[in-house]
Amino acid sequence: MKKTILTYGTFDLFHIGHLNILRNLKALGDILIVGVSTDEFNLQKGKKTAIPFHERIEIIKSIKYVDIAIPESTWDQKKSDIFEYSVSTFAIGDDWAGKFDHLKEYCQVIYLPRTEGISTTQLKNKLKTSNHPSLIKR
Ligand code: C2G
Repeated sequence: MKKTILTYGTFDLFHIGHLNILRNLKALGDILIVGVSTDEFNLQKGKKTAIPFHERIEIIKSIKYVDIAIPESTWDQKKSDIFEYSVSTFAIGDDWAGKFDHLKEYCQVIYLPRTEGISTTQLKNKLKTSNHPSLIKR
């Protein structure tokens, strides 16, 4: 029986922290399914994305560790996704540690270490404060 792993994320301004966790998630099983947060759902998460959903999900689909990418449009779809895709393990970065323990009723739940020193917010701030000629407003 193939082991299916499920995770979710915004994956805005895709960076090495995102790639590292996708590699680590795939190493947990055979099939990796990634729910990519829609722009509308991100507003509910209090996030304004730089890159639109259709581009973020196309990037995720192109990553060799990812087998299936689906839209994440609500907090509550996780349970139905777990059953729809016969998920063995839900896993996500440990910035969410404990937040999804209720899913242990349906599948294994694992929190993986994040990559230190990088985040989408940090990248956005770096771009804002950079004095690189290409970024200086004309
Ligand atoms: N991540 C990481 N290291 C970083 C940054 C992010 O391991 N330096 C991981 C996060 O822990 C998460 C994934 O990359 O597992 C995607 O991160 P975000 O795009 O910030 O996703 P988030 O907004 O946390 O969405 O319903 C769950 C939410 O949709 C999760």
